[in-house]
Amino acid sequence: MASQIPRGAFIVFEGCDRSGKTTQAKKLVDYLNKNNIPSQFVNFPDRTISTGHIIDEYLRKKIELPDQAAHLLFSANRWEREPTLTKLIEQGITLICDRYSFSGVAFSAAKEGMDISWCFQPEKGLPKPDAVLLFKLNEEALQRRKGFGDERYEQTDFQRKVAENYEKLKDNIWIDIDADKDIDTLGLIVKDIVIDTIKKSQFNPLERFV
Ligand code: FDM
Repeated sequence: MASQIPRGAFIVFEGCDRSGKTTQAKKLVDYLNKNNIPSQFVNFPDRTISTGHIIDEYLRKKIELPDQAAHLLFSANRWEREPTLTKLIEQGITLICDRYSFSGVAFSAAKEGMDISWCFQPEKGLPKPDAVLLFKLNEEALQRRKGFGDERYEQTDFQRKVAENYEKLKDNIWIDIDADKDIDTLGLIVKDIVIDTIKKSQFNPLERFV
């Protein structure tokens, strides 16, 4: 009897800038690979692919775009990578993804006149993660970390609206992470959740956003 190949898990890290999620995602991928759990770090926006070049110019304020066009580009950036991501997951590789559709919706819908359900439409059909870890920092902890850069969206008021939108998107796959901890302590918490998710999802079919 043919045995089923375990698939990789699809795990997304979301949260505000400076919450440490990128550092944790990269550290975790190193740990998993060293422990013979094949995994890869992926991130959105992916500025290295076709749609990502325009997004990079937009984020660095080299070009202006209507909010709707910018939004659809971020979504197209995920669709451009979708075939590769799905293949990797099917091959048994766990993906630790730094930002995904939830950033897409939470950031765009933080803008005046952008409707949250409209923002979600182009995400339908993309792979749905097995878990979303939301890295949270309270205002005081956020102030203690070093300042924002010059990119679009890097202002405290805007980030506050993004945080409110994340709350609206939550369902049973979301897990809040209190990110106000040192790197190693946070790393242990994240590792336990991720290992548990990998075990639970390996024989479940990969879902899609509906
Ligand atoms: N961002 C990210 C969006 O506005 N929409 C998206 O779909 C995604 C994935 O781009 F401010 C925003 C979030 C952030 C900016 O992200 C660049 P990084 O993680 O700083 O590169």
